Amino acid sequence: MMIRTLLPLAALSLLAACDAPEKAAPVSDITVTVTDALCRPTPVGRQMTGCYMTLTASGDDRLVSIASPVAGRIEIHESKIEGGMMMMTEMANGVPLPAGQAVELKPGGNHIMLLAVADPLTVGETVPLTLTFASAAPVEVAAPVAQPPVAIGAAPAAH
Ligand SMILES: [Cu+2]
Repeated sequence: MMIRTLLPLAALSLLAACDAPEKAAPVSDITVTVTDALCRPTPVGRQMTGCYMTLTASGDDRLVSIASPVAGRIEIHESKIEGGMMMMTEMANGVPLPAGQAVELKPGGNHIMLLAVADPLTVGETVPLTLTFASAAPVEVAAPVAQPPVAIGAAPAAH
């Protein structure tokens, strides 16, 4: 009897503790500008695809996570050549955004990976993305579904 009454109380206080920090709005005057956002159509039979964009933060910040109703899960990936193979690994700490610097997420480089995409994404659709930053307020982006202008694995331009 004792245990049955104590457990729900403990669970409730845990929930309350987890809830509290999220309610504090971040205090920051940093803003992030997003341009050239697009998501590649999902390949036939696959439930994953990449999204690309250019981010410019007014002060030092970090892209920490992305959410979208079209994807069950979203990761930030970096691309690496390992043993002659293009490998993608999750950037657990997000993408650093140095003040005033345009940071490109692009094919063959750092990118946003939509996973568990239930309905195929086709050219002409729009993907709503919510970007969350370490300091700046969240940014809502409507990314058109389109083929990116450069092919995966293409040599980066000299810059
Ligand atoms: Cu990826």
